[in-house]
Amino acid sequence: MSKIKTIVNSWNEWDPLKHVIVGKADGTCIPAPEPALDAKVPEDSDMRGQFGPRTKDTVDKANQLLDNFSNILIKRGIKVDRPDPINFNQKTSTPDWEADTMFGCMPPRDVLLTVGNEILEATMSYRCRWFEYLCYRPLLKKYYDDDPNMKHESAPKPRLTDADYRKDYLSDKIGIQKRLKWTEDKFFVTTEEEPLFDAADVLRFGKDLVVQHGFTTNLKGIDWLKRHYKDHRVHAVNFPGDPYPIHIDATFTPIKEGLIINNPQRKLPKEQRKLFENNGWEIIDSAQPAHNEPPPLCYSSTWLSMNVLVLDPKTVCVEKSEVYQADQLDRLGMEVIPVDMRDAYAFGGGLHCCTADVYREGELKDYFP
Ligand code: DAV
Repeated sequence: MSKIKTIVNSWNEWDPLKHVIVGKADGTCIPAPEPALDAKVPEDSDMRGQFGPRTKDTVDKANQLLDNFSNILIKRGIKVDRPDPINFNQKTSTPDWEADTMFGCMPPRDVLLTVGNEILEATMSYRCRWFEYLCYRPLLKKYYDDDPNMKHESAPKPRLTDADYRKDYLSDKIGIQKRLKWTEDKFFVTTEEEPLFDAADVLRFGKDLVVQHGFTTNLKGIDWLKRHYKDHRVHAVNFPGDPYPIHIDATFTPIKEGLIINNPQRKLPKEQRKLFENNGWEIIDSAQPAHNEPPPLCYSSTWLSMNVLVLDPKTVCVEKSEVYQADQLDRLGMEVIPVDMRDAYAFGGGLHCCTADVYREGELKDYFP
């Protein structure tokens, strides 16, 4: 009798990593203007108004960094898979909308959510990212074929009509004060027309899934996750203080059982801290980023400093230039592996963004009984 091989298994963000997907920069485009994306592009960004393929030099450099990161992981005994980029520089459409270009496949974390033996494709909320899952289908097909227990799920594709987006966000002169007030009031760019979520708004703590309500994930998306993950407890969180709230992974980062670093400008509200603190978990302020500005043509903030990849409860990959974050994690007793990635940030994020879990050792646990 041949033994069934489990390929997909991951219940949290810190158990020993054995198999991971690392993104690619090939063909990444600056997407054409569309409602949800415009709300996220910083008001003073040079990306406003321009779109199309990124230059070959920057793509080559980003790919070199992603290849190098993959090799670091492989040398540590971790299996690494890579997506199949499609031609992102083409028009896409559905009966409801058209988009001039797509985006890319550098950040698999945004699209794929692994919980136990299941990989779920998120709905996404940008039209330019609607077809991004296609880049991961060859890998998902292989996992599905080779592991009879693997579950491949796809959340309902959203229609993404104009009804999904608040017109208030269509101006490029909103100003930070108003943005902060809006996000504090949970008045985000996405409406409650239909369920929307990005996978990178979800953190996995065994039995509990913690989901950021913000630009890319709405309450209906969180409710959909609740109905989908019947054996889990799903908690909505939000972080006032972030004028562009997309994705939880530069804001709230579990390092190991019992320890979370939280962006000091985007603190988890007192009420929402109870789940962790009542169970003896520590939430500490993360260190400051080493940079005052993100690199050119980058969507993310300088807080990608916190976008670390935990390899096991004693080992963490930190971007090489983020010396303060590295020092803090070192003082917390972690072995820190410096990884050069800053010149790839503009392609979709940092070390956590550019990866997606396939297999971490360990079982489903209840950390907040
Ligand atoms: O702080 O700009 C970036 C998250 C990318 N996945 C930020 C959030």
